Amino acid sequence: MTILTIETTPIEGQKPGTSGLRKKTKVFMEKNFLENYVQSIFDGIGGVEGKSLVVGGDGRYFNDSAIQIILRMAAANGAALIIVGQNGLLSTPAASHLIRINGTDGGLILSASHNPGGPDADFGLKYNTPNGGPAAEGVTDKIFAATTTIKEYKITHTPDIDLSKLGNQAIGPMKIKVIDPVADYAALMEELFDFPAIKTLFASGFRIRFDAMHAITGPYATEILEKTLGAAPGSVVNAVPSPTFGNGHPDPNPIWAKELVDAMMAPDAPDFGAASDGDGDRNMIMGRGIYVTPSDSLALLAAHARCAPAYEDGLLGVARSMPTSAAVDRVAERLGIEAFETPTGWKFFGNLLDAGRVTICGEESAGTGSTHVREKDGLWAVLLWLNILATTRKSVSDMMAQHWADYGRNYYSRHDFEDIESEKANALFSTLRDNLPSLKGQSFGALTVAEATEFAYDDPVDGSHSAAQGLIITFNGGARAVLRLSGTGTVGATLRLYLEALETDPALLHQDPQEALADVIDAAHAIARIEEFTGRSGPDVIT
Ligand code: G16
Repeated sequence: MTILTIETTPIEGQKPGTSGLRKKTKVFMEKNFLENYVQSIFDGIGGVEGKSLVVGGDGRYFNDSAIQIILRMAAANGAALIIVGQNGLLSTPAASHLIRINGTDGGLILSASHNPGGPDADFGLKYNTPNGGPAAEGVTDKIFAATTTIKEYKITHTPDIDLSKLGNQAIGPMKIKVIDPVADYAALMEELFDFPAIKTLFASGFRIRFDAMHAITGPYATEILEKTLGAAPGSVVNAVPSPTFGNGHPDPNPIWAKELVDAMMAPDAPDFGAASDGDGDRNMIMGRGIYVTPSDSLALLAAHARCAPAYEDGLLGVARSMPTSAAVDRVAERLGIEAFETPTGWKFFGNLLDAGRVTICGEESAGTGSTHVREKDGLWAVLLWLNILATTRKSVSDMMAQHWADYGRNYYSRHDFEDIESEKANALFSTLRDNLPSLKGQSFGALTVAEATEFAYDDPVDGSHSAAQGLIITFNGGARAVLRLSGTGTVGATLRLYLEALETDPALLHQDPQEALADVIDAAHAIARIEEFTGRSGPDVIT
């Protein structure tokens, strides 16, 4: 085995964002870009000599060649074992599970999640720690520091590994174990949920449409929903992963999963609809004639989790990201358990899960998960919903109506203003930040500001402090608007405006969310002067 040491110089822009490094695919394919970043991960975690890693990705364009480079670099850096999904494929939650059950020193996940794939689209890479979760800021800071001082990387001069072949291979002394990407994950799901009850539900004629959006969950959903649980063949649609996700945008929301929305709003709609994203960690939930927001889904899952064997003893606590609606807090209060509010990014849940403080957590950005792995998990959320429906034998819309009647409804919406010039977005932000102290008591249309703050988080487990995590404007009566800049985009800036208002009047629980939130939307625009700074009068995407 020949090891080459290649000289290189630091490349700008290798700072990990909300979830690893995401860039245009062409940038990742530029000379030394991937190699620099991989070597910096290895250096940032103290080297990989004698270590074991899980490696896999969502199958997007460049996944296959990038994995070959990673394998050669891992061998050159002295790694002992790499566990890799067949054909280089692993969903993000499945990768997290493999890290945990094999006790590896972490893993590398190749994905830009819900961002489109292809030569002109996006690519990404992130390191997950031995607990199976995305590296915390302390670790990503070290990786970033390594990218700014890198002088060389190591790679073997060896042929490609045949990743279509299950079983053991090697590069020099480094073992490579090619595994079935679905098997261990499917076994875990069977442990968590009441599969016989869900089988009985399907056997009774219950119909599901699961839209895999041409992405990684196709094989997982087909195996579990159709083959194991007996959903009708063809229930999983767009089930074959493609490197460009069928030229689509694998983001499970009402805009990009419109095909599913149309099917679920039709008169002959199935009983349950769901979609997941590029790497399988996000989910979207629908019933016949109803879309369930991620925040409401989180609250409902927390309220009824005991239906599933894994959670029958109850929940230790729950956590949500700050911009996620407070619907789950109301459930926690009723259950008498703790509710945590963390910054955006799954990595912030890791400590709470590891410390046994929470059992279920979730985010407005279509992510829900539990202690079973350290990533959000799209198919897990679908199976928990199915377990709950199999137990209650109610429809999704009846479940939501009952939930709102019991707890009130946190009307919620997110407005995204995409691809704004970074300077303009930064100017809007710094102006608003400066204005926060003077907003209290001011009225904007029908609403008066009760409090305006910038969110910061002190991790209750390790005491680490994360500043500047979003601007929160709370109005008298409890409605709020939150503004933050996306940390997962690859061009310009995306401004996210999150809107929320609690309604407890039984007569007002079934409004159009945009109408219910109209006053909050107007006030947020007036306060942040969105049009003045960005030139945009309305959002590009509303979810
Ligand atoms: C990633 C993180 C999520 C986070 C989301 C927010 O999701 O894993 O925890 O909520 O980003 O994205 P943004 O910073 O754009 O608002 P994913 O699914 O892209 O990995």
